[in-house]
This record gives sequence, C-alpha cells and structure tokens, in this order.
Amino acid sequence: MDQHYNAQAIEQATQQHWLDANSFAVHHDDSREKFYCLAMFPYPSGQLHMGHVRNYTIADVIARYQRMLGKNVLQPMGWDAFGLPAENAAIKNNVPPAKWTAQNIDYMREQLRRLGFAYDWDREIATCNPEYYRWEQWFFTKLFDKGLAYKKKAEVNWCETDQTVLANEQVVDGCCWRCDNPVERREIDQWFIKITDYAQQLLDDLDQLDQWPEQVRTMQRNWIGRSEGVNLRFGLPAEPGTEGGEVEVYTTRPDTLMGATYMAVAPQHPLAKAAAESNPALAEFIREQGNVKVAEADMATMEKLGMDTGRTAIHPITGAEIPVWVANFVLMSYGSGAVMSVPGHDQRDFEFATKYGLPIVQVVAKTTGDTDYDTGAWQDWYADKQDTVSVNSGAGFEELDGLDFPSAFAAIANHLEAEGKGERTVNFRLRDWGVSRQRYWGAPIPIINCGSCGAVPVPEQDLPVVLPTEVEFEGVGSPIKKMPEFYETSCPKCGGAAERETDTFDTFMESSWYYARYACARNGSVMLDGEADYWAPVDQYVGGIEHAILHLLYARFYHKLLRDEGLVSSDEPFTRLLTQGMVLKDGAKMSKSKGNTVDPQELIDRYGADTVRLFSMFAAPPEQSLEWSDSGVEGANRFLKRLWKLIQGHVEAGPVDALAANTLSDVEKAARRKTHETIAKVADDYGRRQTFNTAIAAVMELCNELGKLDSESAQARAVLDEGLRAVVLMLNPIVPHACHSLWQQLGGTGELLDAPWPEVDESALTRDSIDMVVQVNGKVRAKMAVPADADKDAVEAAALAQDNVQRFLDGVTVRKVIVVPGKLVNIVAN
Ligand code: ANZ
Ligand code: ZN
Repeated sequence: MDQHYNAQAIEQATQQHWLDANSFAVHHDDSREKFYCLAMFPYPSGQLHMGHVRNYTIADVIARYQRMLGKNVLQPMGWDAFGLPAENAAIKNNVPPAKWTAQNIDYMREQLRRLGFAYDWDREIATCNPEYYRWEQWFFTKLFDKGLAYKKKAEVNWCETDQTVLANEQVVDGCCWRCDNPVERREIDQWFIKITDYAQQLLDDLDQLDQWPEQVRTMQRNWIGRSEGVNLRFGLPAEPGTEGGEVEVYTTRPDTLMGATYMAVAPQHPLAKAAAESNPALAEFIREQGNVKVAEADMATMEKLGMDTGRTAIHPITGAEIPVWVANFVLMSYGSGAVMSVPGHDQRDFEFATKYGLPIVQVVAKTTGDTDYDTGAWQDWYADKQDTVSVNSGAGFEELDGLDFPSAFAAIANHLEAEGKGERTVNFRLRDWGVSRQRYWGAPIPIINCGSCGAVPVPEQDLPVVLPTEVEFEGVGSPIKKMPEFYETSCPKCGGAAERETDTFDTFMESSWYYARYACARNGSVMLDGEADYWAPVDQYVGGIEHAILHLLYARFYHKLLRDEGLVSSDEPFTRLLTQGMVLKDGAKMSKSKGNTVDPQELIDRYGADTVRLFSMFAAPPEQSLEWSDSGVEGANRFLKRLWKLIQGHVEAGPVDALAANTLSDVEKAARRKTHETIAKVADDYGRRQTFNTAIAAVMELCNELGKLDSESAQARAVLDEGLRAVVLMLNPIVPHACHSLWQQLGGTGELLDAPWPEVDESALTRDSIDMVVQVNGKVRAKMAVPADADKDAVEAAALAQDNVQRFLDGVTVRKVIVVPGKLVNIVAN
C-alpha cells in the first residue's frame, strides 16, 4: 500500500477498473427496485465549470448511495448540443457548429470521466445527432396530425440591414449585436404547440409532486396563472364613421364593476386600430408602442402610458357612458386585450387614472381595521378581497351594498349571465409554446410548405430531415435559408414544387424528452420502447433553479404528450427534484464576464477528483449557494490524506480479532456507539434530508473519535476496524476512488460499488447513562447524567435533587414535573 495518498494514481487505476468491468452499464431487471437518477445534461460549451461539477457530483452521490441500497440504478449522460453559442463560435473562429460542438463534447466527456461519475456511457445522447432529433421530428408530425401543433403569426426581432431575425440575446439595447442598427418587431409565421390545452392538468398534477421544492411548484403555479373571472361585454354606440357593437373585457373582479370608470384596450386591439384611422396622434402612439418590448413581469412596474380613443363604451349594468383609452399595460395576448378599469381598487388603473385625470370611485370597503378611504392615494388593502364589502353600488343597486367578495362576485356574474352580457370563465396566463427559431443550429422543423396544400408534414419514411453540417457561415442569418439544395423539394401530397421549412426547433424541444430516450438510446426503429416505461419516471432529478419554470414545465408537458401517444404510462417525468444552489466566488456568481471563475480542471490536476468532489459536497447544503474557498479545498484534501494514513496504520498493524461487543470498555463502547449513530445519521442525510455536508461532517467527527482508540488493545482495534469499514462505505458515494482502494486494503469483500449499505446495530446504540437537561419554569437550571434504565420517578427525584434546581425552588411550590424521556425534565413551580 502506498505510504502517501496519491490521488492521481489511485483515481487512474480505479477508473480503469470501472472501465474494464463496464461497472455502470445497467439493464432491465425486474428482481430489483429500479432507481433512475438524472442530472440536467450540459450544453457543450467547451469545458466544465464548477456549477457542472457540483451538479453532477450531487447526482452521482445519490446514484451511488441508491446502488448500495441494492437498487438497479440508471445514471445516464448526454449533451444538449443545439443552440446559439455554436453559431457565434462558428462566426468567430470559422469552424462549422457541428465540428465545434463535437470537439467540445469530446473534451467535456473526458472531464466527466476524470471526475469518476458513474454513468452508463452506452446510453450517451447528443441532441444534434439525427438519430436523436429524428424522433422529435416524427413526434412533431404526430402533434400536427392531432391539431396540437399549429402555425400562426408572431413577432420576432428583425434587423433590416442584415436581413435576418435575431434571437433576444442578439438584441443589445434595442440594436442589432452585429451592425448596431435599431431592431424592428416583425410578424412572421411561426409554429406553436398547444401547451394551453394541458394547462389545467399541468396545474393539477403539481399536487402529485410532493417531493419537489415548494418554491418550484409555486413558480410553476404562478406561471400557469389560473384565474377565475367573468368575460363581460360593454356596448359600443355607433358613431359617425364607425359601427356600433360590443367590446369584451375579462375581469377577475366583477364585484367592482360598479367602480369601472373607463375602459382600456391594448394598442393592438381592433378598437384602437379603428380609432387610429381618423386620429394620426393615436396612430403614432400605437406604432411606438408596437416597437416596445416589455417582459410581462415588468408590466406592473413600468410607466403607464395611454391615449384617449375619443370613443365611449356603455356600462352593461348602469348604462353609463365611460371613455375608452388605449393603454400600454394592457396585453393583447391575455383575456380579450381589453379591461374595465377600476382605479379605486386596481393599482395599475389607479396610476393611470391619476396620471390622466380619470374619475376614481370607491366601491369596496374594509370591514375591519382602517376603513378611511382616500381616493388620492393607493393603499395595499384595496387589492385585498378578505373582510371587504361592496359600497356605493349606486341608485337602484343598493342590494349589492354590504355583500362580501364571493357574494358580490356571484350577484354580478348571475346578473350578467341572466342578461346575456357576460359569462363566468377561467383564464390562464400560460401561452402556447412557440417552437420556431429562425436559427441554423437546431433540428429542422419537418414541414413542407406547398402553395396549394399549405403546411404538409414530412412523411415518416422521409425522416429525419437532416440538417446540413457542411456549411459556410457568412455571419448573417441561417445558412440553410440560402441553400436551395436544402429547401427546394416537392410536396408530399400533390407532388408540386414546394419549399421545406428552414426554421429549426427551439432547443427546449430536445431537452423536454431526453430523459425518456436514455432508456432506449440506441433503438433505431422507435422513439421510445418498453424500456422507457420501465425506467420512467426519473426518481431523482438534479439541476439548477434557473430551470424551475421553462425546462421543467415543457418536460412535464412533453411527458403528458408522450403518455397520450401511448409511449409512457406515468403522468409526470420527475418524481423528486433537487435544485442546486449557485457556485459563488467573493459573493458573486462565477462567470467568465466577471473573471471570477475557478477552473475545475486545474483543481483535478492538482488535488484529484475526490478532493474536488468532497469539497463541492462539504462546503454547503446542495440547495444553497456554495461560496468558493481555496482553504476549503485544501481542507478537503487534508482530510483525505489523514483518512488514508489512519487506515494505512491500522492495516499495517496486522490482523484484527473478532469483535466481542459485550467485553468492551466504556471508551470502546462509546466509539462503537458513535460508529452506529453515524451510520444512521448519514443514511438519513443522504436519503431523506439530502444534506451531504452534514453527512460528511459526521463522518469526520467519527474519524476523530476512532483515531483516539488505543492501538494496543485487541478489542479497540476490532472496534476501529468496524468503524473504518463503515467510514469507507459511507464516504464511497462522495469519494469513490479513494474508497475503492481503501476497501480493498481493509479486506472488504466484493466490489465496493455494490457493497450493501452498513447496517445499524441497535444494541450498539444503547447507553449506560443519558445526559438530561433540567428546567425550572422553562429555563435550563441544570444538566445531569442518569442511568439509561432509570424510570420516571428516579429521573424526577434526581432532577429535584440538583443543587442549582434546589436554589430556584426555594420559596415556591412545585406544581408539576414533566419528564421528556432521554431529553429533559421541566419543573413547574410558583
Ligand atoms: C377589473 C379589476 C378590478 C381587476 C380590480 C383587477 C382588480 P389575473 O388575475 O392575472 O387573471 N386584465 C384583464 N385582461 C388584461 C389584459 N389583457 N392586460 C392587462 N390586464 C388585464 O388578472 C385579471 C385582471 O387583470 C382583470 O381583472 C383585469 O383587471 C386585468 F380591483 O378587472 B381586473
Ligand atoms: Zn402541395
């Protein structure tokens, strides 16, 4: 055995052993419970960063632990290989994206190997491979046939100079990243998938995901944004040059209808467009607003802007005429693109009304607390629907006054429904998923556009539509849009000349089903076979919180689409989710632009993979951010060296006697108890709590205890031997190379990978005496040791006999003594 801990040699030998034994290849096995452990696959950017290392170490620890529990564990790896950076790199370095991507994959695969992750490489996937994306194309044609994929016009960023569509990342301060000319918004045909058809299911099934962080579920719930309200119609009187009619609005607060003092429509609303025809100033305002792109999240806080259309609308209940305005905060894509504005009770309406001098009327009042109402100021409780009643409902509608929110909602909704002026409805904030990208480096959308037949899906036998990889990058636009040999084709329906779609899929398409494809990664004849149903759902998914909404929502959606196509039978793809925190340096997120990155490769070269793994897991609980620390890495390395030495010393001292548990001294008993307590704690930390840092701390503590045992005593050495074996088994998921070697040196039987998790010997946990706390009226006044088998009366008596307790009982009467066995005694006295 090596005198010193030589990480590089140990890791190389261990990895070679795993490779020779093909240790991580897994197959269907009905005799064991399956466990599918997956970390979000990386984008092959060039090299691993510390965030990857952390992410993949967490998953690897879980996978290795589950294997020790006897499960059939699948842990695959692959590459989210399409996307914009490859195009940018192609322009910069003059390498085709395919080549750049392949090189990066080769390099990063080696890095992952070097870190010793237990991947079944036989299942490796790269999403840019036609063998992968052909099934996505095939599936898209199925969705098309079902009416779940459709084409509609949608806005894109357009650069007139470069004659190309730009991705959002390519728009810098409203200008093109290449030529710096202002970017326009343009409407072009794009493909969408009807995720809105699944909105309710996606919402309801969040309840099944009780092993997801609550925060992620809440984010998804808000993103889906279900609301219950009423669609109601205001009348539009005919005016010179315009026809009369109705405008529909969506409101979640029909109870405030009596406080609607104006109406606001989106700049793209037909009513706004019609009014603009005879109003140049309004036309200009609408044009300007069309070029502003505001994220929906910023809508609430941005400056409210608007303009009067000059038209009026008729209140559906009172018949009053109210003005119709165009407002920048009304979204054309939500509800009906028009709102009834209630400035008394909606903050946006309030800001707008204050700015433009529109009337503000109170129609809801608080029944508790501060009921003073000042229409010149906004107060949070206006938005509150709890403990409120309707007021000021107006002449003829006094019966509404005094109703609480649900009753007022019902009264007005019933009234409108009876009059045929409105209906109760449910609305979702979720929009259909736009999957077209006008980029080159993506999976071609398998559609042929024919002048007479319209959009025709590419027939199954013609799939995949392969993306040409020998391309010239001239810096602008997608090369395939300039390649007639790619897009000129004939219509599969009528045989006439037609053009292939040159847009490609959003890369979220590939990442939405890769987890299922790993189950049958090499099956060339179907998208998913029975193996997908054996392995799915993923038992443990690990990834960054930045994917809490889109990736996870699309994957959940896709899983339901796969289910409805009969390809899987479960409802959800990921049973348990761990969202890892960020890796920080000097308090800031590591990033190239900040220049505060740490290259994991350097650390591996210097300390070995085990030290890097140990540090990543020890420095913080997985869900919290991890602050980089050089001394932390040093510390992790020192611990491994000490452990190595401890075990080496033990092994060199020769054979060990059999453990005779009932002959042990108190010290030996205590050390043995520590071993078994630690086993129980570490199992709980790995399995239930997923706090790997506390598990490591516990093992370190145990090592300290074990190191103190008397190496001259035969039974102490037996206790040490048992303890060290447990340490190696417990650390195996985290530092598997060192443990592999140490296990052999300790004479452990069989392959450590499959060694069963150590069992807790309950009899080792019993103590001769127990430390208890004594409180008087809830305050700690003494600590005492009582015999482990002392009964309640004996414990009570011992507590009362404590000197310091006596002091606090002086002059008062003991009313009650509460004994919490094994923990504390509380004496109530007055
Ligand atoms: C009157 C009212 C009074 C409203 C009040 C709110 C509070 P959620 O809950 O997110 O569904 N709204 C409707 N369509 C809109 C659109 N296209 N763009 C911007 N806002 C729109 O939001 C529904 C509420 O958002 C609706 O209820 C409407 O304002 C507004 F005290 O109607 B409310
Ligand atoms: Zn045709």
